[in-house]
Amino acid sequence: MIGNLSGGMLFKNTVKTNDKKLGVVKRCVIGMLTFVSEMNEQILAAIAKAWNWRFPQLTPIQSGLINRTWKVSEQGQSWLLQAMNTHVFPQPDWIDFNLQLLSRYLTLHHPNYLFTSPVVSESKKGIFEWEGSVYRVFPWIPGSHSRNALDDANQAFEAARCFGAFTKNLCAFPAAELKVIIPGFHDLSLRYHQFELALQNGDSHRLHECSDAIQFLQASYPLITKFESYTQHADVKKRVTHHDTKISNVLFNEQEKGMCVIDLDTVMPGYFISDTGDMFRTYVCAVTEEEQQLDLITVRKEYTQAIVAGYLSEMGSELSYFEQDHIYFGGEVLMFMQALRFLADYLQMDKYYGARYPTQNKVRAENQIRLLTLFQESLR
Ligand code: GN1
Ligand code: MG
Repeated sequence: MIGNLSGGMLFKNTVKTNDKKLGVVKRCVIGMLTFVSEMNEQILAAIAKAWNWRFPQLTPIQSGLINRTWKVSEQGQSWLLQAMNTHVFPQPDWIDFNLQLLSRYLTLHHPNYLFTSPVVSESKKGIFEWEGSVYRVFPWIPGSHSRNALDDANQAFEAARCFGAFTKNLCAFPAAELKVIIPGFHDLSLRYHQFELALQNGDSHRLHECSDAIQFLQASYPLITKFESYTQHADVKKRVTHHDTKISNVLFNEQEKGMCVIDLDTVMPGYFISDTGDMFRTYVCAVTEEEQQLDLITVRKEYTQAIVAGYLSEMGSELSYFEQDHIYFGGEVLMFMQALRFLADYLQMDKYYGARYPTQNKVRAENQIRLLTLFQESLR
């Protein structure tokens, strides 16, 4: 069964709710925000009409907190329905534009490639807007499952192979035609700038509390300089990249072979190090970015190697030597970037990620700093 199709595990912002419209039965309140997994009958009737379902049965899927997700079943057929978080993604029609464009290209040029594009509604659109909310439907992939953690390095190889195949199949596609869904999303210089703003306008108590982490991040500034020279290098290309390569965004079959990548909201033109880097960040350590006991953080070299082997098995012939030489640098960039983002959010009172306990974003930043330190040591 497919799980976690939206892949979001953290709050980015408020999840849109409207008590009048939602016949809410089940709510869970985490941090300052409310997540609703039930849907009222009027909305369901409108959605069913849009996709021509007669008696749809809905089962909520535990799918993170950005988009709400349900499995829809009717007469032996299944789909995946999502209500999009329009605070995080204010232009869902742009995402739809991108996915339709990619789908048409892949159908024409790589007809055997499994691409999970939205099912178009009766009005031939990939999204359906109803009373200020936006819905979309994906096909249900039979025989697939997703996972939230890796059990062995082969899963890292498979996931990296799938993300590599995604970009490889789109190498001849003109990436600049895609809409930029979140401008500067993985721009390390911009993220550092946002961190500096948080140093200027952040909460004074929190600034004081974080002086060690702040010092570490400031001392890591040479990574920004290296990032800028990397992106300006003549042998570095922008390609179609996924930008959220965590393990729950890969569907596996029963033999644990990777089938396809999902959660395509942040697909945009980008650098390949975004994808390999986020895999290093999220696969090499046995514990997650939520781990508070920092001495449990380790770098598992067999996972690092499996990511490289899996990704290059698809992308090896596409990447320049210069790009290949920077594959591990991507890990440093993504770990550093995530530490900057978590700490900036902590200093600005958790407005973006939210927090289930007061110091959560500080802990997450410290976790990423520890991971970065160990990762850098493992490269020496
Ligand atoms: C967010 O929600 P999720 O887990 O898919 C974030 C990523 C971060 C990640 C950190 C749109 O992704 O960039 O790496 O949290 N996505 C957005 O857990 O901000
Ligand atoms: Mg995501």
